[in-house]
Amino acid sequence: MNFVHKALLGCILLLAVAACTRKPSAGAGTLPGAGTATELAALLSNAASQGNILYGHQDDLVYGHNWKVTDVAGDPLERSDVRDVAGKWPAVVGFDLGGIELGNAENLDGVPFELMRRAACTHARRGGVVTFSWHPRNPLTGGDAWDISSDEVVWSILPEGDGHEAFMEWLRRAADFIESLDGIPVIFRPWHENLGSWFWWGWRLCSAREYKELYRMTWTYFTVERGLDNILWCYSPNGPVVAEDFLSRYPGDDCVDILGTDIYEYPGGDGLEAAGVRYAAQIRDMLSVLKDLAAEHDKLFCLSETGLEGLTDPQWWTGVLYPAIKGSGISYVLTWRNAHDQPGHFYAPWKGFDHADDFKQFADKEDIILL
Ligand code: BMA
Repeated sequence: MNFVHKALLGCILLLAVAACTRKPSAGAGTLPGAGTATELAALLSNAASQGNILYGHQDDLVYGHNWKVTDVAGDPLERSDVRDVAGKWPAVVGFDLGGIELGNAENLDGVPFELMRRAACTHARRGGVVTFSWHPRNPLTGGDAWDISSDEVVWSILPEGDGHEAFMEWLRRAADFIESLDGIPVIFRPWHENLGSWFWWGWRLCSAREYKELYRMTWTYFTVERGLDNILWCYSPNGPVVAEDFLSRYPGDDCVDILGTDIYEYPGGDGLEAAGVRYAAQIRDMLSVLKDLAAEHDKLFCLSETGLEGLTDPQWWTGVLYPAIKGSGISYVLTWRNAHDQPGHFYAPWKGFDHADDFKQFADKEDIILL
């Protein structure tokens, strides 16, 4: 892939996403009509078919290592840890809806939803891709998404359960938020990492039938009842898993557009190099499973969440991640957030970080796309 292809893809990014300004600004070029989910799918598919991978970062634009946006209504949203290091914004920005279900003003990580809305729309207007995850509270116990004290939570919110009506109100609030994004196309990946047992919708916390019903109920409410057609639905269990396990809770081709997987590197007691080798093997195995499944089911696929907390490996980007994803066929990879209030909780470099240059080299690869 060369500069021309990169430039071309940049144009497609700009053209394919319709941004939330109904009147496109002159700076963004004249956008030919509303960006739709179909156009977003085409953009992702086009990138993947050329061997390109969009790079994404969670909560970019709203905060980073040691800083956060405070002027919710007026900040120009031009700061980004990724841009500070690589000179470009991430092509994909992720946000989390956790807290929207309660009608809170801020999400679980302190991001005001009004700011999130503005950042999502701004990013789309610049030609970028927006994705949402959701860590909702536990609707039965009142605890957080990680409260796994009861295995009756999913059951309790399905149509036959006592908590169903109240839960539909939670879905309504999440759908209201997505509806308020002025039609920008987004990727939504609810009920993620469901093959592990750390969220109340996880593997040991509900049956496959209950899980699928939860996912389908969510999809049906958003798509059929609310008519939200600006969403690409991503099913993103934790990996690595074999195809049979991946499919065991797959909600169905009609309500999934993208197959994703969340896999992190965890340093063990055997040193960084061993951890990197282990992680890269897991990524390769899982992405090859997804590649086959995506071909069979006619879906896109991606590495929906990944990273090495604290970037303790100085060559993680060029030495571990890049070789593991290069040529894999994924349309995008997203690394997790740079917390503004926890110095060690970051997954992308920032200005002044010791090994930032390794990320810059990664970002400069011809097949890695930033904005
Ligand atoms: C986790 C951590 C938490 C955060 C949650 C939702 O992986 O980053 O600190 O609250 O994601 O964003």
